[in-house]
Amino acid sequence: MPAEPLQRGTGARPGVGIVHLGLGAFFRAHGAIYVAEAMAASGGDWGIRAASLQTPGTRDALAPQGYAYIALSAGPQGDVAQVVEVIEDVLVAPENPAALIAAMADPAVRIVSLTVTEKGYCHNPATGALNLDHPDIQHDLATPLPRSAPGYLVRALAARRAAGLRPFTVLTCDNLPHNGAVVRGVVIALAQQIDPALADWIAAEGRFPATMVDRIVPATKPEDLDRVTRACGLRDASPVIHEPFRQWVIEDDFVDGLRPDFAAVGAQMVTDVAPYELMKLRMLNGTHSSLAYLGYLAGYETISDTVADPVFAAFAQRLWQKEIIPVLQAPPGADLPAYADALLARYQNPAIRHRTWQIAMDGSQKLPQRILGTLAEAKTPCPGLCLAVAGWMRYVSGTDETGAAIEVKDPLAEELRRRARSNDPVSALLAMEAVFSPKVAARIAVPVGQAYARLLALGARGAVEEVLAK
Ligand code: CS2
Repeated sequence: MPAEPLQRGTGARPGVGIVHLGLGAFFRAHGAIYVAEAMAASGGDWGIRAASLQTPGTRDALAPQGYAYIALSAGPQGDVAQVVEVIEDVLVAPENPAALIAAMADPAVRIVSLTVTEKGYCHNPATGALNLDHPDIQHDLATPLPRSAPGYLVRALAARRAAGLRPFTVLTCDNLPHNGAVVRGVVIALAQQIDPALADWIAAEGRFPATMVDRIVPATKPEDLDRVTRACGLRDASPVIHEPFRQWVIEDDFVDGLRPDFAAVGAQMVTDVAPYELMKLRMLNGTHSSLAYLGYLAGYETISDTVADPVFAAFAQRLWQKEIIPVLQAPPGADLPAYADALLARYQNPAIRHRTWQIAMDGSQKLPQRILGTLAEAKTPCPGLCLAVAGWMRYVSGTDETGAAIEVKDPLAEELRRRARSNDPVSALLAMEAVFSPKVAARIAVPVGQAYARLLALGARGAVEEVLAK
């Protein structure tokens, strides 16, 4: 029997209170579900008008379903499907930038949330400051119809100010350290270039709470569509697959205190997110990236395949116990060794096929907060993390250990490849100040050089084994 197509129910709809920028799988499997549950628990008009900043694919798939979709929780015990009905509408920014600005300037909208990935903030990853030379920022300075997320935020805040409205809260949900301060900084810096009075108003009235977001959500693969149908009997053109675990820690600082009742559905509302985000970025994302580069080079397709190899599972544990935890301060109530054990179990979940290639993407934007922060603070040698940096250097050369081509996705891919193929790849890459501060570069030059040489001599798996023997 052919499966019935998913269709949004006919129940009452809340009004739109949130515009979300960046309609990827992560937001649909994380923030959107919290918002839906918060409204179910405590009410409120927090329907979501989402915007894709690049392509129409998700809008085109979701529109015939009334923007409903299935989120499949994939755990070792099996799959559990949930229908999510919280997106009211999807805009595709490049088709009509003015319509997105108008949507963000709507008086009913009180929050603009973002999942635009690290590179979407158009900042310098090593310093966090707005990159005024970024082509999208140059474009957004030259015309009032923007391309970048900071450009949309600034133009929409300008429209609200001109209309005598309060600003919206900017709720960033990307894996950046001090993500609230980073987005605040890029928005104010861009506004400063356009209208200094606007910048002053944003600085005084705007709110940019920091958040720590966590849920493993691999990109949906074509075969996932049948998997979802098997789990619930419905046909969804664009489902999302996620692990059961989720966490959201939010700085409770919203314009006029207006927000969904996130605390009712398990989000942690705190005054200081920093220790939570450092724990998550360094312990989860730091080992994710390390396993992604070295696992990919060793021939593993996914994180679960990588840590099914005991050598790599032991490597992750070594990174946590000997290199990362020693320089980390535990957030209130957290037990870092127990957090590490839980991470390993999450990586081992065989129901989640998270490609090493996907995590390896955009390394130039990820390395500073995931790995280099720990290396900057380390008091003892960190051969494992230095090997991970060397693995990234090898990876961005675009050729793997068997001589096969690697499809390197990174905004700096061309420059990375050129430097990685030079006579002295380690020095050439360490000289990139967008990634490595001169201080970190000087600190790690010798051990990363040694790790790189061992990687060439022994291959990724052999070099990992050698680190374990240390
Ligand atoms: C991953 C993250 O793709 C990546 O770089 O490390 O997306 C990771 O799955 C999430 O941060 C988990 O919360």
